[in-house]
Amino acid sequence: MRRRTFLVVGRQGQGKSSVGNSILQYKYFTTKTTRREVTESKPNVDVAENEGVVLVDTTGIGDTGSDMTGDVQSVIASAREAVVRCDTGFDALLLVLKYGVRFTKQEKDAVQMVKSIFGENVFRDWGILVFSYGDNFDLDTEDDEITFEDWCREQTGHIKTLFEEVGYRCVLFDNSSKYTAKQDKEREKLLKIITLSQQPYSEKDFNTASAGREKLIVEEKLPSLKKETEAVLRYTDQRRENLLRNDQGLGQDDLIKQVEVVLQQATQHYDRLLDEDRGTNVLRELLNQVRLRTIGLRSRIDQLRIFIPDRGQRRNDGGPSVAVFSSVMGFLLNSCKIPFDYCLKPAFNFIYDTIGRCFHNLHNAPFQHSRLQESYPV
Ligand SMILES: Nc1nc2c(ncn2[C@@H]2O[C@H](COP(=O)(O)OP(=O)(O)OP(=O)(O)O)[C@@H](O)[C@H]2O)c(=O)[nH]1
Ligand SMILES: [Mg+2]
Repeated sequence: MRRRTFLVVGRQGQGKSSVGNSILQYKYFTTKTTRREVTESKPNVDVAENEGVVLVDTTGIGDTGSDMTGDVQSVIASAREAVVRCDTGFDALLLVLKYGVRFTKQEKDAVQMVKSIFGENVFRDWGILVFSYGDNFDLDTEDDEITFEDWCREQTGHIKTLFEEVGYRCVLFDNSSKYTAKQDKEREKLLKIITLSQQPYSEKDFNTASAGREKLIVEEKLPSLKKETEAVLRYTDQRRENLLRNDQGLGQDDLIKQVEVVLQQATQHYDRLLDEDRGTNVLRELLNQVRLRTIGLRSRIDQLRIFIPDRGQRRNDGGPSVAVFSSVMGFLLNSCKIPFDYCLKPAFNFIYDTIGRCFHNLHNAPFQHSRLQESYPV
């Protein structure tokens, strides 16, 4: 008979190792009660086999509240190690949940984390829900006729969604006592589910799911990058305001240099965010905010350049008349802070474009569409 491999995941202390031992029918994995000291180290991934059944026990995978939080990279490394150690892949992913514990946001986050790491379809195609603390279930239902299967079907909310996702493939283990007939029954049930199962989850499936892991890594950094970006934006806006007021009475050349420094800093931050985003789009909102600032700064530099006399450089973007017209309009809007609502903007742009086309005809220069939108303070 083909060996069957189970990968066990779940939040800390849910009974993963105990379930592993019950399925193996011997005590191989160290459980919390058998661990001598709290500090005693446990491997991230541990593998044991008995009678053609291979158990791969993990720690920290799918645990948003464990010590590993804040280090998504090592959680992912553990998951990779687990998949590699599954040899021929795993036939089922066992998500261990403690019976009697409410399915809270933490549990929901843990499920999402497992999906992000192994792929969005991992529960649909390979998932089995394993409830530990079956002894508590027996106590709770002592006076009822209700079976475990009935109880599963009665559940509502997020856990119902999860039950539906795994097609109600679920088992219940009472790990409190050694190798009982009940455990045998659940073990048989588990093995039967596997027989019906499809191709094992392989390293190839893990590699296909890499986008979800990338996203997880960027999402972990999001709060600190958000803070950093807010600081950059605050600084940019403040510098821009100061330079617009020009309290120091700087000459145009110096003003341009100063605005260029601010622009360079904002651009550097933009490039960094782009690097950090790794094409996941998680930082899209932050990138947009910084991009708008750089557009505003570039437009400001353009206006200042146009006002410098005797530069000896004739602009080729529509002739000086168009350039001056553009900068005066932009300057008026920027410095007078005219409320530029959605009704006025199209009207201004229309007038600008119409006059611009006239200049274009006069100077035979390439026509540029209204840049008012860019010069409006952002
Ligand atoms: N009564 C009862 N206790 C259980 C059951 N399953 C697990 N436990 C207890 O729950 C505690 C945690 O079990 P473990 O198997 O170590 O849980 P784990 O998920 O492997 O924990 P970590 O590896 O630390 O994440 C231990 O004290 C177990 O004895 C069960 O079915 N019934
Ligand atoms: Mg354990």
